[in-house]
Formats: sequence, C-alpha cells, structure tokens
Amino acid sequence: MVSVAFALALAACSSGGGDGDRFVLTTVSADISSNDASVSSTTSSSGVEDSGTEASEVEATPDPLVGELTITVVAVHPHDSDAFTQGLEVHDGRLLEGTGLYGESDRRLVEITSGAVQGLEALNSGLFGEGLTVVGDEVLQLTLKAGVYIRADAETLTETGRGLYDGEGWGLCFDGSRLVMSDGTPTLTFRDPETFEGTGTIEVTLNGEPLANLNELECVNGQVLANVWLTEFVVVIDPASGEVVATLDASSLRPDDAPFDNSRFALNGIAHDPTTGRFYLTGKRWPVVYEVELS
Ligand SMILES: [Ca+2]
Repeated sequence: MVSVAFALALAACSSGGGDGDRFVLTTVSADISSNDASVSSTTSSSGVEDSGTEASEVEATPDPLVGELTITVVAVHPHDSDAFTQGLEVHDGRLLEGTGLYGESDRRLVEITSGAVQGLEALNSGLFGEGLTVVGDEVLQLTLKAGVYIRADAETLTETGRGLYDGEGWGLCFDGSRLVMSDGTPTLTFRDPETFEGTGTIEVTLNGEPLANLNELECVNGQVLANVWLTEFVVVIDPASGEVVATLDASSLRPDDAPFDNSRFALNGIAHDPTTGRFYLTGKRWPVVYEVELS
C-alpha cells in the first residue's frame, strides 16, 4: 500500500473581477494500492457528425462547457460490478468499455439499458488494459505499462493488430481527426490515428499549475473531458491551451461502498452520446452507470 496525499476537493469560486472562474484545489489524503493504481480512459468520437439525416435540419454546435458544471441524472443503468472500468465510449448505441487489472482486462460492448455484455474479448494476462476509443470501424485500446496498443474490429472486438508507444497508457479519445492520450502526467499527447505517431503535446493546467493524474478521457465538441484519478472530479480541458475551463463535482454519484479515494473503486469512465448530448458516467467496479445531462 502506498499512502498518497493527493486527491482534490475542487471548488469553483468566482473571481468577481470579471476575469472568469478560478478553481481552487485542496488536497485530501488517500490510501491507494499501488498495484492497481491504474486508470485510464476512452472516448467517444463526439463532435464529429450531426445525427440528423435531413439536410434541412442543421444542428447547432453545442455551447462549450465552462465554469462549475451541474449534473442532472436522467437514468441509472446496471453496470457489471466486476468491471474495473478503464475506458468508456458510446459506439452505435451501445457502450464500448475497456477494463483493467492483470488477468482481468478486456474490451466489451454493453447494452446500455440492461447492462448486458453483448461481446467481450479478453486481453492476455500480461496486459493491463487501459483507455480505448473508436476510430472508424476500429477500436484502439491502451495498456498501462507494456507500451502496447491494440487495434480491434469495433463490431467483433477481435484484435487486428498492435503497435508500440513510449511511456504509460491511461486514457484515450478521438476528436474526429486526432487521438488524445493521457499517461498519468499533466501532458496530453496528440497522435495520428493511422500511425499512432505523436503529433504534439499540451500541458494541462488548473489555475496555471500543472494538473497530473488525468485519467479516462472523452473528446466532446472540441473539448477534452478527463477524470482526475482518485478524485470525484471531472475536468474540462481546452486542448489548444491546456487550460481547465470547467469542472464537474461528481461526488453526488458515488455509491456508498465505492469511495473515490480508493483506486479499486475510483470514479472513471466518461462517454458522450452525440445524438442526445447526454453523458454516461461510472467508476471501477461500480454497480451502476449514470446517464446524465451537464449544464
Ligand atoms: Ca471516454
């Protein structure tokens, strides 16, 4: 066990001078088990296409998320409480989920309303699954320490190839043209989805200070949402500047037996459905997935 003084209590307070919100971060102590200290992510190809099929109906671009966000729970769906969620994304009306831990990692397609697992491919026991996302008809899935990413068919989940990268893999999302990847540091790396080569990086800051432990990601309408590992907060990042422009306190969603400050039950998993604008939020081994609206 490793004792880590970390985590956050993020509060947004208005800086009255008209120059926007300032987010205040305080530390809280948390005990974590280092071996499953992983986290990760996924994402959805949000922001890419309009759902409408009629040319006459043009969807307005959603407003960016800013400030202190409010959650409205629309529905609560079952979730496999054995799933050590590392990545979550909406894919063709289902949830694509990646799970972690050695010997327990997989990628799966889940019916949203029932939580039924409708397809599953396990990783070999030497790989600790992390974030995943869909690009076209392919899933890309990270691993924590092996430096290996897996390509798989998005319908069958069957592996179609592998590649290598440097460093750890935590979260992954696709913004419609590039991959965004987290690695446990404050740095997000942009990658070419075809080659997986890095095309740039940005340091994420909260009030001008680097913000580490960025975990599962979701690319949404030009912004990047990130779970912050071992906290009950999701941050919204401007990927051009790296600045946190909004925060979401998800503490109201925490199951009684799933403390945020425990790596085994950490809040982790953000999926956006561009057809409804809603989000799905869950955590590692949580018994439920929340369908929510953010404002
Ligand atoms: Ca995601």
